[in-house]
Amino acid sequence: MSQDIFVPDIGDFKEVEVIDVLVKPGDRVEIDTALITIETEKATMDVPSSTAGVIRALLVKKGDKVSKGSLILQLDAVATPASAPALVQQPVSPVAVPVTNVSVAPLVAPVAMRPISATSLPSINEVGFSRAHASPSVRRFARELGVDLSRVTGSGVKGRITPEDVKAWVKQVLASGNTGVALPKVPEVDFAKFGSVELKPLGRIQKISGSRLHASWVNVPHVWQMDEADITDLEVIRKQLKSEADTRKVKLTPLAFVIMAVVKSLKEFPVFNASLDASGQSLVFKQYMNIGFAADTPNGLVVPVIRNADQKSVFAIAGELALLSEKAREGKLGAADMQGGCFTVSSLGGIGGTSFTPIINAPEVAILGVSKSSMKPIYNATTHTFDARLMLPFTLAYDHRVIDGALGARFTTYLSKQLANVTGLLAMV
Ligand code: CAO
Repeated sequence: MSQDIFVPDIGDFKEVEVIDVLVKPGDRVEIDTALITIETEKATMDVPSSTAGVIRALLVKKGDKVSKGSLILQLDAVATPASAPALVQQPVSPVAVPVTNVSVAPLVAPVAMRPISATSLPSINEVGFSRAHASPSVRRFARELGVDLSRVTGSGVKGRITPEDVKAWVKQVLASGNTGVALPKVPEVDFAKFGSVELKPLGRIQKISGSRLHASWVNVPHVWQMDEADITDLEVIRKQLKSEADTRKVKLTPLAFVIMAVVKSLKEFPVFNASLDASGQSLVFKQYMNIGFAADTPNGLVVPVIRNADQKSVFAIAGELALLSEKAREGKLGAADMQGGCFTVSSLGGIGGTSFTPIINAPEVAILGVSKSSMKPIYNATTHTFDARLMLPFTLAYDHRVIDGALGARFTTYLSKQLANVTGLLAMV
């Protein structure tokens, strides 16, 4: 017998977005099987089935807006002792009912092949767990595995944690071999005890970049090598090229030249354009040079990538810098715009500061942090005078598992020379 399954009473919420559809036509569902996940302003919740059966037609899709009474699907009911017809009519509280998610259940298999238990994973931080952006079925799944959701980065809509994210996190912990050793925790403080506070959840980009930066920080032994480059001549040429840049409708900032110099240095020192493979036993040398650059946006830090920068002129690089930064600020970067990077440049030169220590964008092996240039008295050994020169400070961070200190210093010295020789740079392409 065909049965209609509706959205039950979901309190005062109306026109709530469907953020996930967990079943498909032909699926067999039981009472309480999660059918869809909806998201209100306050929470995400799974809507469970009120009867058992085989799905005949699905009548909602991701992105639809639903309210109490909206038709979710039709199913051919299967008589089971638990599926008394009277239940079909009754509104089911999606949160109160224990949820068993059919889309989650199969995910347990690959994990269960390895002996894990809640005690072999870092313990659950209850406050963080309760604040994590995850549906009830994912929470339940995480509880079953002993996964602390506050440690998991969500890849779903608005950073929501999916069953796949939980599974990937467990795999990562198992692969790292650090299951028994949790990092020491920062003490939890009840700030409200000392004055009024306001809680603002981190944005999606902040959560993703935060987790990646943290992974790099704890996994990669960083060394920072500082140096500076004499860009007095570069600045003269940059100003001379201004009218050509205006004609081409690009803003020629020092960063485009820095990227050219990085490319030249990567050609000279290819190991800086490599990555450790997943086993950590071999190096993958890339035959392309895609340069990422950190861009500050209202939503947080993103790293768009300039592809094949070694084949591009300074104007082409400047054009891509402008285009990708604009896309970044408008939140319009696609995943492809941020993938495939080999080396990252993070420039705070337009803002200020004399130096900083950037974190490597792993699995890349190095990053260049560029600070603000300034006029400095530089000793001239030929004339025995101090000359006023425009100096650009920069810091190279590198992965010490791959690069030794001597090579790090050779790289920065070479880079500094390329920046001082602007004609050589422009002759590259
Ligand atoms: N020294 C002195 N002046 C510099 C400079 C430097 N190293 N780099 C840029 N400038 C100048 C530019 O010439 C420009 O001057 P005018 O406005 O007079 O022409 C001004 O500073 C602003 O430049 P910009 O920031 O618009 O352009 P950019 O190409 O230098 O940088 C971008 C583009 C996207 C990298 C930058 O806007 C940005 O987002 N920077 C922040 C990156 C970041 O957050 N890094 C930290 C990551 S770790 O948390």
